Amino acid sequence: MNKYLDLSDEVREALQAGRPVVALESTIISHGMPYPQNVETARRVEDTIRKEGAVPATIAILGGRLKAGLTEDQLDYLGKAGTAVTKVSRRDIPFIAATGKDGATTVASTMIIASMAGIRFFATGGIGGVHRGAEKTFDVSADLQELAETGVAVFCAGAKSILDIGLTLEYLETHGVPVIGYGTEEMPAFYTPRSGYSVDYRLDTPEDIAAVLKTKWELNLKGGAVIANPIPQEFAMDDSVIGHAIEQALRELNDNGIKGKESTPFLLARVSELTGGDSLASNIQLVLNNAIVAAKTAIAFTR
Ligand code: PSU
Ligand code: MN
Repeated sequence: MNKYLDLSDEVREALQAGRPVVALESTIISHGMPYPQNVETARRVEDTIRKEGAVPATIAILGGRLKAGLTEDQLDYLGKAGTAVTKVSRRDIPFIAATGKDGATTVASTMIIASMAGIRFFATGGIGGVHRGAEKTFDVSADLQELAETGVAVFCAGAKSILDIGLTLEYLETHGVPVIGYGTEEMPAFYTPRSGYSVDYRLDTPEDIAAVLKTKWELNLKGGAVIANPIPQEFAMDDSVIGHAIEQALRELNDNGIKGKESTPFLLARVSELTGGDSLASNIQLVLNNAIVAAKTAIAFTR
């Protein structure tokens, strides 16, 4: 066990017994949704994973300690503190840990801490990716490089079209990260089930996904995988409503000269404001849906 890492009792016991565990990130709580919906959703996602028969491990950095498995109070704290908690990706981890601070973990840093703990499955909403205009800005999320390096499978609803989905898929291909469509041939676009881009492979059952992941890791092929799980049609947003909100948010990003780690939170917050409660409701549903598939796959994997 790494000396910077703390497991909750529930997570430690599950891992020792070889029971299925699913990691969850905390940037989605502190930076991705407003309070109190963020905390309510975090709890519901954990409960959904338990109901499926797996153990949730929400990941964050608290007082400089890398945590896998949070208490109700810790979840509540992260949700209430919101953006006052630093968004932590790979590069930020040693600074937050060395100074005893708190951090909300992105997909990249959640993968790192999950992997340290021995957790191979991770459910979230959407992954970071190659931003539109990246040929000029070089804005490519560290999530993609982490997927190339770290052996954790990330269950998401695809990537938001605040990103360049085509370039995101090209980047993943270059780095050997498989993109699996769960029950679909098409890469989902978070709020909508379709993006117009194809996934690499379509798999229709958690057992099939577990078998491919097991084989990948038994072959010692490093890195993770993206399991892209489309938002259920009844919760999907209207393409043109979400499209217009994204276009406006991107214009404001440019006009305000926002760069670096602030870009994604700015775009997410603006899209959510511009579409009112609708996008938040969709967001919550798709996360729950990803948690179910991640839990089922973790269970199939441990059989
Ligand atoms: N996309 C979403 N919701 C999110 C994020 C991305 O639809 O909450 C968060 C995740 O934590 C992801 C991070 O890892 O943003 C990516 O940030 P960046 O683009 O700065 O790497
Ligand atoms: Mn970025």
